[in-house]
Amino acid sequence: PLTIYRKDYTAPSYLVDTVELGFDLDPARTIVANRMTMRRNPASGQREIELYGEEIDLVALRVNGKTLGKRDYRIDGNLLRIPNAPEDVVLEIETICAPEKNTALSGLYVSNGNFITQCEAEGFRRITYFPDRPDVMAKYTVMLRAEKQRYPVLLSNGNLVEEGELPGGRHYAKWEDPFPKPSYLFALVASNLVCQEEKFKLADGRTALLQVWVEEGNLDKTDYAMQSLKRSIRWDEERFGLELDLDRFMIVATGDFNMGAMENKGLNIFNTKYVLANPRVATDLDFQGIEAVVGHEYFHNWTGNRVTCRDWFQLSLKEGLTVFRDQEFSGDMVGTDSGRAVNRIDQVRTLRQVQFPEDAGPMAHPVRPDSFVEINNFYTVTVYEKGAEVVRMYQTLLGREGFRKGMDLYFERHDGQAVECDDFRRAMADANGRDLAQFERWYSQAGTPRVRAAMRYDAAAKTVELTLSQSCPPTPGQPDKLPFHIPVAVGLVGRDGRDIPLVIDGEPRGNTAVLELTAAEQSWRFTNVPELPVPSLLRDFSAPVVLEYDYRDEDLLHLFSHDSDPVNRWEAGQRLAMERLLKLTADVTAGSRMQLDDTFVDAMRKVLTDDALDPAFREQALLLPTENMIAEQTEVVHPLSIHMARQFVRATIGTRLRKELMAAIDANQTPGEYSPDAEAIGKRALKNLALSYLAAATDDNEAIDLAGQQFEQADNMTDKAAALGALIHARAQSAAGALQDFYDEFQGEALVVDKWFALQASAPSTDVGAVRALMQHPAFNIRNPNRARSLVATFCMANHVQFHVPDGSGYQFWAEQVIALDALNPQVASRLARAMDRWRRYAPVLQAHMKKALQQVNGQKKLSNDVREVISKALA
Ligand code: B3K
Ligand code: ZN
Repeated sequence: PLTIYRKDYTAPSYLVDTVELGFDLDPARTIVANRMTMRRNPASGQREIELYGEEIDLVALRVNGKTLGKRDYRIDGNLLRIPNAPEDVVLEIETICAPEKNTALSGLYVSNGNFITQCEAEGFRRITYFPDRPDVMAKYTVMLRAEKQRYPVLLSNGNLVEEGELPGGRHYAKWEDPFPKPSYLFALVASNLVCQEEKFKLADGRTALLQVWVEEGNLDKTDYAMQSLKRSIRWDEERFGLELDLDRFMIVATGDFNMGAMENKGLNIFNTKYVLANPRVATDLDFQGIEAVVGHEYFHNWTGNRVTCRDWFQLSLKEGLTVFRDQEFSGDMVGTDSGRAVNRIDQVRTLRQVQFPEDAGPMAHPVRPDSFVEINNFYTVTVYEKGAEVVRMYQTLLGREGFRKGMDLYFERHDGQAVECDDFRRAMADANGRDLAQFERWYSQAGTPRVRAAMRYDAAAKTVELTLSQSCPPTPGQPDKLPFHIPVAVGLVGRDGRDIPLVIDGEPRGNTAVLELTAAEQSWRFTNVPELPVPSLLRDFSAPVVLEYDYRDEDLLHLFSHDSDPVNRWEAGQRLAMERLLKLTADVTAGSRMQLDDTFVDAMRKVLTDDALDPAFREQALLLPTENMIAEQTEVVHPLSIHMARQFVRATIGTRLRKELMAAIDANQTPGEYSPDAEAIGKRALKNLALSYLAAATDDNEAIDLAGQQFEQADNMTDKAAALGALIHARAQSAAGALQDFYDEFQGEALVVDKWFALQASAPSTDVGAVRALMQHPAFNIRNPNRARSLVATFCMANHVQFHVPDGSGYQFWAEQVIALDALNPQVASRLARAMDRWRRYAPVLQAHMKKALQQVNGQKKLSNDVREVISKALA
């Protein structure tokens, strides 16, 4: 497969001003007529028109009214070239595609009988020949024709300008999008869906029509998405002064979708998972996901659509920024400082759990990659979540107002353009008169930087000298790194637990100072420090780095009880827990007896019973680092040892804090009507964590009964699924019956059936044989991405104990599934392929089996570029 390099970018040879698309929709044979007005791009100097096409049949090709013969153009794989084209061209193309055969779910496909599209990144070329690259922006007019009875609803981007009847039971609708857009933002839907709709008043007085389209039986699950959409519109007006630029904004939910959702102009298409919710079927996490994703896709309308990417290497320009925006939105919706901190903790957890491993593995890449084989492999946590951290650092360095000034300048300069990450950085720098040249390294260098801190207290002079040094491990293709520009927010915590006011170089800096580490090593001198403080470093996780400092247990306990920065308060607890988990893991591997010290248990007790703290925060503080995070900290990974160590700590907490956990369950009930507000969510989270710890204590029948009762009586999915999970993980006798009841009750709800599969797939009691048996269940369907992920990917990525059984049968299963999925849907297969990313870190016996499985996949003659890239990088 071909590697594409960022440095090879060249401007498009022709620009497209207008596109008129005509669709005669038929699942087996859809005819697409495409009429484009094009002109030579003065910036290119090329005279050859370059069009991409994939899996489509060319029927006719006309330039300025004249049909081209076979010698007038060349087709080279996916590239169609028309040499020596005139300066101005009307290009007409007719092609045929087969949506019902499209199992890759890229381009135009059929989902439960409805026509749906997905064009990002390169799906539009599966609909028609086109210069399918984001820097070609055109105005679209779209004519849809289809059988009226089967497809009463015909949607595309922009505004509906005409509709009517056609002979033979067909009808049509014509849509016009007034804004020029890249082809990846094109969308159409032809369906029998129904909608919840509402008129909504915008800040400038205009009214917009908002619609959420779903299958008829799901109209009872659209409220939260609609509310989230309205809140998103309001928030972007208030926080960034950005308004909805269309009269109509539509969200369409589909059950067959490769990822979460897609920001097509005016016609967002969503995975049902991020639209449908009511208390009976959706968990708190689902509600939160809906708010975040609805916000995310809506915010793309400015960050992504109005200003888009020059090329796909710049993906983080829109994704990092838009994730940052949706994170800020969610934080503002919670409102309280403590709620915001809980959100922030979740973000840190995701980074450590998924992004740090990616950045340390064979697929490591900079936020702005330099090369790729398949762009779909680069919709990663690095581009998205680390990208959001990079954007957040501008705000940390420039302040909220400075950041807003940068945003304003960015839109002033680039509205309607396709630009680069550098343009965003320049807008931030110029709007604030700051030099952000070194900051560029966050975009170009991969890997997670390490920041090492050392503190020296001079009691006589009452000064603290804080020295920070940085380094970054090598990553593929980047052996050496230059220093980053790292904002390190620090505080000094006194013996009474209060912040010591900071004075640096005679200058008062409040209780938290943002130090800018730009060199390999730098020192700061704090004066007027009356006593030896405990440093609170990297407050609010001010940079995506690993912070190393030799904390003593008593320092951490002090921070865990007192730090005014809630994120670092949590962090202190995580450090305490991680130390013990690593030690216990080593004990298991060595066959030594496990033991948990009172100090740790007491610290957990203290936070559990501290009523001054929000339940949501207490839950975060009690939650242990995940098996993944522990694995990242161990030299040689023994998954079973890690699991047993972590289970031991959970069970020990369950036993030793039994009384307090029971009390927490009582105190955190949420009677009355279910509400997904932050306070209620926090209570349920703490209660259900308490339940799971109690159930983990092997001899606790009362806890099992409690879980059983909660399962029976719960009136919401959060509590019901949590109780079921507790029963399954405790291997309770009642688990099988509960699973059956659960299935019987919810078999008509696809998203709940996904949960049913996922709960089983992730349970340590489910071995590979059981997963194979579940694949035979009538509800399993490998062609549906949500379903395939819920069973197969969950097993391979979240059931460490069973996936990594020493005989290698888990890896064998993985290889089979990657190969089978790849023939249907390369994007889904490729995600699953990444379950092996960290294979070189496992114990030798496991490594050998993993290598064999990787080689087995690699040995396949027919593999997609998607999977080929992931596997060959893993083996490299
Ligand atoms: N932009 C889309 C992702 C498209 C993925 C293509 N493989 C969703 C989002 O980030 O909002
Ligand atoms: Zn996005």
